[in-house]
Amino acid sequence: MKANEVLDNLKRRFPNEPEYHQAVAEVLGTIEEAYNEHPEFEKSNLIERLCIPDRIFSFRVTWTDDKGQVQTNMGYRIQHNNTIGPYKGGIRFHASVNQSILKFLAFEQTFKNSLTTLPMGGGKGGADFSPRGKSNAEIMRFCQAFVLELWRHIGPDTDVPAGDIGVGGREVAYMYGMYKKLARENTGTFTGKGIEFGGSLIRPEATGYGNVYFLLEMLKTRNIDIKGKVVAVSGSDNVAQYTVEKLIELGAKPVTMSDSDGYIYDPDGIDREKLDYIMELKNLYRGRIREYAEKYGCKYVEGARPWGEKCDIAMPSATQNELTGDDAKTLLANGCFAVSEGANMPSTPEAIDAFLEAKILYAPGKAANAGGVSVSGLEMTQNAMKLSWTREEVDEKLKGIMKSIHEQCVKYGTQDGGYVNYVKGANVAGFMKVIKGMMAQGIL
Ligand code: NDP
Ligand code: 2IT
Repeated sequence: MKANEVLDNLKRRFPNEPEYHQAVAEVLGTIEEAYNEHPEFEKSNLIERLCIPDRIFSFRVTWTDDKGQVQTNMGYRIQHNNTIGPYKGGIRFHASVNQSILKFLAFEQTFKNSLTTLPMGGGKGGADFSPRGKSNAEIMRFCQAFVLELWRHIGPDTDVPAGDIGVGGREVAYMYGMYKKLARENTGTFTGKGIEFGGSLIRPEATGYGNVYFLLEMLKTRNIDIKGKVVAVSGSDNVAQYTVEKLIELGAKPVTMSDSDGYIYDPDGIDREKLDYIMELKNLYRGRIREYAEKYGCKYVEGARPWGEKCDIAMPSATQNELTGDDAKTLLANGCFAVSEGANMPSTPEAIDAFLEAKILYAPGKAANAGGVSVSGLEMTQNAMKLSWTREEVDEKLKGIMKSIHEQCVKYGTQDGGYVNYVKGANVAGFMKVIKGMMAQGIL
């Protein structure tokens, strides 16, 4: 089946899954030429086999809130593809979670993990549970109830979950604790664990740091120094915080952060002391970004995203489809010359087209945010060896992996005239590796 037929077929067979269609369309739109060089692939129907997840588990999660009311949510785990290694990918807790969103994330994860050079397949899971306003005890009971169903589908050599939106160190620890009780093994089936019980140094920082390392590689291709560059960041939790931390360390000037209620714009730049405040506000008190504007007397815009503010570089680090075609045009008109995605699929197809047309440096999430899952892979290695590496060792390995992902993008994405299309580069490199592995392993 040809790439466009596969997409039409998926739309017909799995209607009402727009995010899944969007992610598949983006990949299939860029790999056709490379794929067609191997006529033997089509006979094995490899594109369709790679686009449809291996299996999907969905289950009811029942838990009791602090008032004694019994609540239900839907939980899922999508095991997309394990050609290269065990299924690997995060767990998302957010009210918007549904099968379409998790299918898009599991699909993307498969190619991202393939790019990392580590032996990891792709998966994703989550629940339509909103952690917002929940007490610590409610979070713990929910995590335990979720794992009561999930545990039978995962294991150190089959499927290794981690965090994503709404799931950080606290939630991973609660899930891992329950998993150990049920599975009676201590082999590190989750990553993003606490440092005291098998976690890796640098895992919390890895996605944000990795994105900045990738950005540095892109800037190097145009001899641009990051020092003094004005950066618009969205989000204000895990990925966004460590993006801003690394930017500050390198002398750049992050000026925006956001949450689902609105964004702050601080023209003086978010410095170390202000970031410490955000970390305390978000990680300890679980407050709103609006409070930053009240404390530092800067602008806060309710119900909007930061892309209208003038910047050199944009690093969307909150959620999917948070940067539209119009936002992209505004960014370009304001002189933005680089976009590096911390979030998964934050730019809409119209925004991506605008960036590529303008030939700016544009890194899609599956390349730029792969640092998180890479250090998850390194956590699995350390667990298997029953050893742990120092911060410096992990950070060096992370830098090496981001550099290698950049090299793969340049190799497969450089167009006539020299422009590097990182979307094409990442998709072709990620896709071809998985598909060759599938071909070698037979019809399964
Ligand atoms: P967090 O839960 O730590 O932070 C998410 C941030 O995005 C919060 O500031 C949140 O605000 C905001 N946000 C969430 N949903 C929406 C929405 N619908 N509209 C506007 N803002 C929203 O998650 P992470 O930082 O871990 O994840 C951020 C992005 O990075 C996601 O796309 C995730 O898939 C991706 N990612 C994460 C990795 C990781 O290691 N954690 C690795 C690679 C990618 P609020 O608190 O108001 O909801
Ligand atoms: O989207 C992602 O890459 C993640 N949420 C991290 C997955 C992982 O297994 O560390």
